[in-house]
Amino acid sequence: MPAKGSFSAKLSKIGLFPHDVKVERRLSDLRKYFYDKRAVESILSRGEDPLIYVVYEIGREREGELNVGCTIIYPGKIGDEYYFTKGHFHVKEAGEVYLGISGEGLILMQDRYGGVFTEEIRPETIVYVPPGLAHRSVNTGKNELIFLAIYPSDAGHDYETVDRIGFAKIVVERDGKPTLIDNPNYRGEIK
Ligand code: M6P
Ligand code: ZN
Repeated sequence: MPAKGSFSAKLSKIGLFPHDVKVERRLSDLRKYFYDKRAVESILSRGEDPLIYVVYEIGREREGELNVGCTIIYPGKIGDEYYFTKGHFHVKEAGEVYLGISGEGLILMQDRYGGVFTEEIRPETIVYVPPGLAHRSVNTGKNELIFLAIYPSDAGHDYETVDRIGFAKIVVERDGKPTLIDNPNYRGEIK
């Protein structure tokens, strides 16, 4: 039994204990994705490497099964850009369902031509990610953003396409509010 009040206890409540994968991503893992390269290098050069998010996951093998992941994105910004997940397309044409648990944020969904739209991630709110769209989640709040993701076990993560072209839009703080702006580092339509 996980200790009462611990994070494992919370995962247990949502059916995710024990998990079999834990992924941690720090600023150094995401350095090429944040648009403000000076802010990134200044933090890393001080010897700091903040933890941006953690994923706890139950991965399954067989076709037809579903993977369940719980992501926690910590609150924070690099320069004026809010912490986010790396983001990926699926290798297969597979959708995904997100269920907000706590905190507040946005999910960016992008097609292969750079068309982007967003949905809010809020507690007890479900977001459907249709097949064929890259998705990245952003913590726009002051607390941890926690959500569940459920997707076919054979969907696969394609990070390479996002590495190559980036997201066309990013979420930054403007006048104290989360604002969607063009990504100055976006590298255009996928050929
Ligand atoms: C969600 C799901 C996972 C994903 C995680 C972090 O939990 O979509 O499949 O791994 O978010 O996102 P990323 O893999 O893009 O870093
Ligand atoms: Zn996905």
